[in-house]
Amino acid sequence: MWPSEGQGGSCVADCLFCGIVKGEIPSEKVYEDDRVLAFKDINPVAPVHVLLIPKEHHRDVIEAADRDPAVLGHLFTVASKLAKELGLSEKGFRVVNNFGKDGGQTVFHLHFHLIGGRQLTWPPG
Ligand code: IU
Repeated sequence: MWPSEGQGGSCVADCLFCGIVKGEIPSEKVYEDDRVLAFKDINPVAPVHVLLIPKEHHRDVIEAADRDPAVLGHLFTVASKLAKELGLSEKGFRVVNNFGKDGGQTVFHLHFHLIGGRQLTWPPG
């Protein structure tokens, strides 16, 4: 098991997003509070592509739901606030969580994608 796939809780060694939380890995932050950090995705798929993460390490949405369900509501509240601030609330946007291999998850620290600024298509690939 990779360290970043380990038990939830405080920051985990070798986890990319824990490194961003700790400031060891640079990121373009757009929002921060005591529980949540939001930063620009390094490989944006739309004009606005922000990742929202809990500062505590949870490998995915199921682990977070088991360990700290309140943080999920907070992440959506912050996503909504950012969507408004970034000018997405009139035309539309998407909040996405990729779970596991088939879901396309590549970083095993829970994150939601906030994507907008262009016409999005459905269904996703
Ligand atoms: P995914 O849902 O786990 O596939 O999303 C991971 C995202 O993390 C993906 O959109 C990457 O572009 C993004 N990312 C990043 O912002 N900075 C990095 O150093 C790495 C990945 I590695």
